[in-house]
Amino acid sequence: MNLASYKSTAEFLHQSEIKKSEVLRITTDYPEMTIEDAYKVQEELVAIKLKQGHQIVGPKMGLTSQAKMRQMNVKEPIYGYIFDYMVIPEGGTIYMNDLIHPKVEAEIAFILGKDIEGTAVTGAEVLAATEHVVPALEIIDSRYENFKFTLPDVIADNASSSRVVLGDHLTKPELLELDSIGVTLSINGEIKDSGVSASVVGHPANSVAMLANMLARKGEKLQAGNIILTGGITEAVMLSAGDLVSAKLESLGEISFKVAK
Ligand code: 0L1
Ligand code: MG
Repeated sequence: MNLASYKSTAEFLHQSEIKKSEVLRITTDYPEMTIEDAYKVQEELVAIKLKQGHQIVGPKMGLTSQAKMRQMNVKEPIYGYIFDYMVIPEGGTIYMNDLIHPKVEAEIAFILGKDIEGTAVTGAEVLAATEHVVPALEIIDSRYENFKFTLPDVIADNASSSRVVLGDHLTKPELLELDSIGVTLSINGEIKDSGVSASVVGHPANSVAMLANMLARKGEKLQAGNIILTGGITEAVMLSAGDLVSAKLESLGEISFKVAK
């Protein structure tokens, strides 16, 4: 691939999101696409959104559970970016008409008080730089037909980023055992899945450390004020109009949102 194909592929994925219309995975046209190519497409997609006036809230980590990594046959999680237009207030509403085939997963978000930079950042350094943690519900919405993709496809597609509901109850990380937070995800009062925060690469702070190390490879750093989604603690569950979605995260609180047509 070359710069022109990075740009045209990014525009193709951007149009899919705007038109809320699923597309065939891009590796059908570019079977030789590498992980490096995929992040170049993602960079172009991010540039399109910035040019349109959207602001980055922070990067996110995806494929952080052993189950998802096994399923995609990868050793390392992936990252994408959350933008301001994706953020829904706690208790708010998402609209099926704005999306393609959304799923929801429960996560912990880190709010950084200091920049984090380096190629060998540790979880302990991340915790020292974190101002607060909050519960989050991430709504992923792959632009690909039937959520079917290869690793380069999903990286290029900004790691399926679509919407995020952030809890409004802030907690200092030092007050918690962040690797043993029990989580349940419910829809219309019925528990759909449950998990423990250690499923996020052993500890959600490790996820942020891995992210810092991945960004450092391209000369970037995490910045004070970034809100970082660390990865799904529960499975991603399909959403339908009329759903009331809620998650309980031990010691962190509850969070919910509604799904309308
Ligand atoms: O946030 C995530 O873990 C999603 C990563 C992309 C994989 C998917 O869309 O299921
Ligand atoms: Mg996620």
